[in-house]
Amino acid sequence: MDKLTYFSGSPFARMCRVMVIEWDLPVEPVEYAFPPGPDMFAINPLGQVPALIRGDGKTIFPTFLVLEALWKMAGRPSTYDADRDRQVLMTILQMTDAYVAACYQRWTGLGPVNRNAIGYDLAARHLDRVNSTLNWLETAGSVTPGVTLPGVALACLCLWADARDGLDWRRYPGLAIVVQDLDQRDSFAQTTPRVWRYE
Ligand SMILES: N[C@@H](CCC(=O)N[C@@H](CS)C(=O)NCC(=O)O)C(=O)O
Repeated sequence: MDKLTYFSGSPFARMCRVMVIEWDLPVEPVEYAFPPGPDMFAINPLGQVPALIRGDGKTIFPTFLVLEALWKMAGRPSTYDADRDRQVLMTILQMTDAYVAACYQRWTGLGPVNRNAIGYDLAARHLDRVNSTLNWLETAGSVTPGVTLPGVALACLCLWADARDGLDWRRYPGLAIVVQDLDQRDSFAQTTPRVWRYE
């Protein structure tokens, strides 16, 4: 059976775990400890979860390709159309990268170590990207309610932010409906991250 690597807290892996449950796919989620050890690089050269390890030995990553592989495995449900939805899904994933990078910078205690030759605060710039993207998604109405890949990806980011650091996504009413509806689902209850707080 295919295996899906994950950490309890990973929003990227949660997107995939939710879809495995929603689409009732024959994929076994395998939990790893966080922070990952060097062995994680043997699975994914980026040292990250999620990765989908296929029965034939091929390993799929990053998250975007795992989600599309799961979608194909599910028989290409019409809730995702690669031509129509790819840009939105990919942008949500990149926004999640930016948000995670902003959080990790703080959680690893990183501050200035040299003259700032670019001139902006890197964590603040990442948060600007996140807020600009949330605004773009809300304005375009590009994430619709229901179990869609962009909706699930967005919900995993927003709920991870609630569980970890806070992000004011509720001020976008269209996005809030999507996220709050998905949060009621059993697939989200089964994949809730364990509590962790930065002190
Ligand atoms: N861009 C990557 C992001 C994946 C990612 O950031 N995974 C995190 C967990 S949320 C991780 O494995 N972090 C461990 C590390 O980077 O050392 C993707 O789309 O798969």
